Amino acid sequence: MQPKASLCLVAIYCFFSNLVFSQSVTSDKLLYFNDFDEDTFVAKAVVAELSGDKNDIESVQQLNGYGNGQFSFSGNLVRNASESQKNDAEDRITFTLTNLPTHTSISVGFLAGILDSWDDSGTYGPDEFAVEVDGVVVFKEVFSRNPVYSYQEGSGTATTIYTGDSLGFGRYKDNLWDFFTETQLQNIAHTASTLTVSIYATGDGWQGGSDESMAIDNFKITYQTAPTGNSATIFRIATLTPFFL
Ligand SMILES: [Ca+2]
Ligand SMILES: [Ca+2]
Ligand SMILES: [Ca+2]
Repeated sequence: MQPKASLCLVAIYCFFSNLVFSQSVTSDKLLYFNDFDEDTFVAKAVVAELSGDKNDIESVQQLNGYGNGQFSFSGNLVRNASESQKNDAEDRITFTLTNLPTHTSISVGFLAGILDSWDDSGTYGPDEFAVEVDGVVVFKEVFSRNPVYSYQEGSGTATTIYTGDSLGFGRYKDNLWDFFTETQLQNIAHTASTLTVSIYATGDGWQGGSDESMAIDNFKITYQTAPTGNSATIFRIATLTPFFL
């Protein structure tokens, strides 16, 4: 028997599904961000300070616009051209945060300029770029102005943003790096209510000055809390779809 062609509801199709799944609940929250211009973020109740006797807040010059798609060199950056930073902690670019919320690890990211005549491990090297967390070295690798990078040839996971001619500062080549992808700076175990992150150049060949310097822009710290193991259960009880023939 044929159904009438008029607006006649002849069937209701009921699709019944029940979807259940569990997931671990994790978080990655912003603790601090500084672009060395006007946008500084500090998480609620946290106190933050940028220090360093040899810091220079200065124009990004021709680094302007180079970035990773999310962050770009723009406006000002913080640069350190001192020789003393390799031995004197007070001369390093240092971020000190207190009254942190409960957490189990932190992650650090930034854009870095390896500016001018870095010497790899050669006659005038090694020239190294380092990051410390609470006085413990978490990253230290050799960098060079030349197209052969000891760091990248090794275990480095930071991404090259630019390599080529000089973009300002001294007359030598400059190399720009995205350290948001450096795994050695991700999920660093940390639970204390205070945090110190220092960024500096070092190595036996490091001389600093106008032909060897480094700079950072868009410095960011996030914090993580351990998975709670809570289960999230979602029931999609029914989907009711009428249709006409
Ligand atoms: Ca900036
Ligand atoms: Ca240069
Ligand atoms: Ca050197």
